[in-house]
Amino acid sequence: KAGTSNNWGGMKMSLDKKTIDRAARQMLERTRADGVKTVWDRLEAQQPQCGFGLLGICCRNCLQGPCRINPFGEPSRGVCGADADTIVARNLLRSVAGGTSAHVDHAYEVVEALDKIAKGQIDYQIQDEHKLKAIATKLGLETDQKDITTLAGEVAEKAFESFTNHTSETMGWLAAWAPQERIDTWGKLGVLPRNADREIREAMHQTTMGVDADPINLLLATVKQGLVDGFAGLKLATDIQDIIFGTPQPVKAETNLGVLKADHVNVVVHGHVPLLSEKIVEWCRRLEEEAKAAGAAGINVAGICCTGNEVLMRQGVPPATNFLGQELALATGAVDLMVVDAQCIMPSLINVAQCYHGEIVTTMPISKIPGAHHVPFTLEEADQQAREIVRRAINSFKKRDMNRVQIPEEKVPIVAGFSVEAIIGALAKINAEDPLKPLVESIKNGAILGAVGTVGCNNVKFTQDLVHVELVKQLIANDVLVVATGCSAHALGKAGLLHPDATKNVAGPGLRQVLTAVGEAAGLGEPLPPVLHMGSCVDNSRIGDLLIALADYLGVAVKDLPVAASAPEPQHEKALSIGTWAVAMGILTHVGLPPHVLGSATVSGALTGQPVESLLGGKFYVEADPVKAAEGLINHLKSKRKALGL
Ligand code: XCC
Ligand code: SF4
Repeated sequence: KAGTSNNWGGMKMSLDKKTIDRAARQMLERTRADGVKTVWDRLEAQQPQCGFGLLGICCRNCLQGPCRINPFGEPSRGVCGADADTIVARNLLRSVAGGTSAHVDHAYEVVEALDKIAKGQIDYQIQDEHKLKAIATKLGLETDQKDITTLAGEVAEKAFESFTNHTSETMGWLAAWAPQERIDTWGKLGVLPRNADREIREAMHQTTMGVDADPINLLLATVKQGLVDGFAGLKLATDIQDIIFGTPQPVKAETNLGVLKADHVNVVVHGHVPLLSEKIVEWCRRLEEEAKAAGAAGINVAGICCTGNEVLMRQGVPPATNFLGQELALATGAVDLMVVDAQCIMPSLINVAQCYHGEIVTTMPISKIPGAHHVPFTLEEADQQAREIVRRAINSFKKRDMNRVQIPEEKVPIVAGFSVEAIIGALAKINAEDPLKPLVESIKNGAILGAVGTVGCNNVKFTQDLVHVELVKQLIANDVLVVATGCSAHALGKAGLLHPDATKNVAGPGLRQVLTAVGEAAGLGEPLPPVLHMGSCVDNSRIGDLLIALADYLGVAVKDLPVAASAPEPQHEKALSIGTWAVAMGILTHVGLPPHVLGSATVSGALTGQPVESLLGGKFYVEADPVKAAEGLINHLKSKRKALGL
């Protein structure tokens, strides 16, 4: 049945159960014939997965454990006396803190870069002075008559305070951007974060043996982590990345494994932080002649996962595939080098590369893989290191066996790069004075029913991309505008939904008419796509910014807007922290699969039910079937419209 977890097929499972992506199927046939194991095989080898783990009722937080709770009887408590509610809530808080820490660490790195740019210590530039000034103004900094580097230094200083400070004031990045209504709501619940490092540290402390046993208190701490993630992770990273690398504007590209080129040196950037990938892209362009001297037609760079989204948005680099396709990109035998930084990188890449070709290069002190080549990437010597990495790719190309290259033909045209600035820019072509008005009017008059952000990962427990694609087809056919990020955006791109043709062929009549009008007014000669690609997972903050602007315009709270979020195939702890932020913002958040909380009725009931909704305005909604999920989301949009009198 469409959208239900795909079972645990591995080698035995039919290809159409594993993925809907034809390029991926072709590569899976190849790995199967060659006996190369992929993530699908390893899922099978893990069956049956531990029931205690799935329910979240095992605890190994102290050396008296591990303890597990019998969901049907005894033992009902761990050695220390912790019950299922405590253990589930504690595990969830740790997971969400894990996701949050990943985004905050990412954001910290880009802030560090901005600070070093201001001090003239590194060879990165500020590409968007306008955004720098806008952010500085919002932070209450004086911008007149200040040179750009001074201002950059001051913004970096403010940003550092959101990671670490020695006061108990609310985290600055949240205080500057969150709506007052939310700040009041969070204040009443006692979940306003002080600074990211302190809250993440506190979450680790709170979940150690013999500290917090109260599931509700633990859930509130989880909400606090969501806010840290949203503001000191997502928002901060995106803001500073836009300052350094530029705010995205619409860009055309192609996606899927067909973007790899047999006669080129193929370099794949994989991971998350654009500090590395931007430099790699730059050096791929600069070393073109060296590649030609080595017998290649040139250097082709492609992206995977979120760093792929970053360089797509700003440089038009084609995304090769999303999370579940990372091994399959190597199985083409055409990837000469894959360079990674952190997050979502499967250690198995080494084995696949060893069989087919290609070097894996790790770059971060915290992210190494046995068998990979490690080039320590530093901001100070970014150019030398990026050059070294691209030269290694050229060398690797020389060793490639052309007879073993097999690149699937699939590639699909896409349009990406829809930052809030780009969206407002397009709308301003219709109404320069009041750019949000055309969008708001279209929502009010029902041409657009509402908006859903589909975000997040692939998870091998689902048929790859299926839930993303089937859900979104239903939504846009019902006049719901979709915005997408992360691996969801990749999935929708591969399925042709990030393209104006999908507006003509899939979108409902109201949505089609609006997108066509905006496309015409913006002089694009074609409609906007029905799914706006807004970037990487940290770029979910762009969706937040847009919702805050819309709510502000309408004079209502974000929680009252006809909008929802969805992570159809979530995998990473980051998906949990992003989802928690979305719920804290007041947004109904669909997930195709629940986190490991079903062992506590208290916790799972609170997350999906009245307790959380009445306090925050949002809640989680679990549904694996994309058609049912679309129905659920559409009903939600309708009820929000009704409440607004629309
Ligand atoms: Fe990772 Fe960001 Fe998930 Fe994709 S969507 S699997 S987190 S790359 Ni962020
Ligand atoms: Fe067991 Fe308690 Fe230790 Fe967890 S903290 S492992 S439940 S004794």
